[in-house]
Amino acid sequence: KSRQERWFRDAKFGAFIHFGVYSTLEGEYKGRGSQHRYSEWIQVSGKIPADEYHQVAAKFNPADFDAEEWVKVFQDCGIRYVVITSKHHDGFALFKSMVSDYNIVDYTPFKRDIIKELSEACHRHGLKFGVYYSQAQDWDEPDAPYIAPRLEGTRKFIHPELPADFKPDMDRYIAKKSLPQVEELIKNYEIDLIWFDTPSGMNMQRVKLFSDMVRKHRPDCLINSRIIHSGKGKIEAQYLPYYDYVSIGDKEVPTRKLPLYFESPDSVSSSFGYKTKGDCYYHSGEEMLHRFVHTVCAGGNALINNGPLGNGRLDPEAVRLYGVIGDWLKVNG
Ligand code: FUL
Repeated sequence: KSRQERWFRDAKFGAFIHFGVYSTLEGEYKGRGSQHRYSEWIQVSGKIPADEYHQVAAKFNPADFDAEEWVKVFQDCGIRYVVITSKHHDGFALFKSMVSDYNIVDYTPFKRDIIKELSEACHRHGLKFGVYYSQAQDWDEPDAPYIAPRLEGTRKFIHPELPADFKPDMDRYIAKKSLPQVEELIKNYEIDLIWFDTPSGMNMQRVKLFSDMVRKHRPDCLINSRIIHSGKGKIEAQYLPYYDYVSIGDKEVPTRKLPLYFESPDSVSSSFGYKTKGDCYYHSGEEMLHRFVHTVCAGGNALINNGPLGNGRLDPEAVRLYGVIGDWLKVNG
């Protein structure tokens, strides 16, 4: 087995982190959007036009963010790798980008590069570091695809200025933003894993653009199978090592034969981004422990999400729940 497959196989416990402009809204905007399960979807669920969301972004100031502190908490709980949203569907980047100034360094009073600080802290302490990157959906870019047909109407709420006959061109978006930003990430940071998501519009030709780019700069970097909808191409065979995304945390019984390497992306609560408004709840410690053991005993990694607060501090309830698993691991791990 190659080095990177080995670390992934042995990792067992990862911290997923959904953090961005949406963290400050906590699941509601001007009384709208809280019915949606995920707070990171607020731009769509709250129908926030790009102009207005930009104003929220321009005030994003997670002044209490401390990468060392985050890593210390994770490590104390037995976490061995971290995957953070470098750009979620809202299009806002948590890293310095020359491709688009819609990023934390150029657009906010905070001005610090979260991906840089966190990747360095992870590597200093021996944790593997991965980034989530929304390669297909980007609500800030009119050319990027929406999940069809449910969300197709959203584009005109977010970009009311678009002419009625506007024809989105996904390849134009990929060439202009998505692919060059992936290149920035992979060249400028030490990245062990890249987590693509919601692959609307992805086909094998587009997949290859991304995987070739990642491989060119970092042949060792793992790429998850959510780069494309499963069944659309023989990705495992062609582009190993991908690893598979399997959600068994809340389904109890895997719905199909499990691949050799898989990961179950889960969350401590009903949302990924921090949420206090509307319908939301945390799982119990017992439930989290059950999900963790279930996934790991099936041979997979539990990538369990926490949503930090808009001020940059970890969510205390997420820390407590990680601690329940951490305490169990100290005795049984
Ligand atoms: C989903 C995304 O749409 C959610 O916001 C979240 O990032 C989850 C892990 O994947 O498909």
